[in-house]
Amino acid sequence: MKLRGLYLILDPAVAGSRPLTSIVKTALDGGVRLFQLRMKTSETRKIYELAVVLCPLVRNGGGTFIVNDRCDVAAVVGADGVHLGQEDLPLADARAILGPGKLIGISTHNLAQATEAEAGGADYIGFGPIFPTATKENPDPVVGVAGLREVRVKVRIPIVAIGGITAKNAADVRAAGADCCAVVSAVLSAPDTQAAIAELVKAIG
Ligand code: TZP
Ligand code: MG
Repeated sequence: MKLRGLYLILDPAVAGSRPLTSIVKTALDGGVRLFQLRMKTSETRKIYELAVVLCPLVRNGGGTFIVNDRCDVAAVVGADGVHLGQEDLPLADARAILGPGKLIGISTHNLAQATEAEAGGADYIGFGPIFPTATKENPDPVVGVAGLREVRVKVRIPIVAIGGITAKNAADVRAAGADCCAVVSAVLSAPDTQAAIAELVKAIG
């Protein structure tokens, strides 16, 4: 499994009435192979109920399924890994829970956090917000493509850029050294999911 291309974050609060199952099917058909389930305000059972459906859907389609925040949900549904922020479980404890074979991604917002995550054994870092975003509540300061370039020089593990990425700016983000571009609203709020995915996949290259 390679960490490259479009990394689609599945957030039902952004998708609204669009079922995540059909978004996943469209995305798999469009070549997307990296998915993360992100449910910031839901009860555990609701997260579980969606994860237990989406995980096999993604994996049977040849994709990688990662759960945001929740090592427990990731473990019980057999996800490929977990994505943790700076306020979540420490990386070493998450690794102890999930074992060495699972992916652990760490959200980082500056060079110090990025190098710390790499030294601690993260499989990849999220880095951002690259651009302003309305999707995340209380986002960290925008790092820009210049911030991404700076981190690229110091970090060898894959970098998943995030925050305000669209088909229009994705090529600049890749050129600054991101392996993957993670998006929420550019796909989940798009009027035409299939077209939005196709444009992003093309732009990311
Ligand atoms: N972390 C940093 S920015 C962000 C997260 C989860 C939200 C990205 O959403 P969008 O809609 O792709 O800007
Ligand atoms: Mg988190």
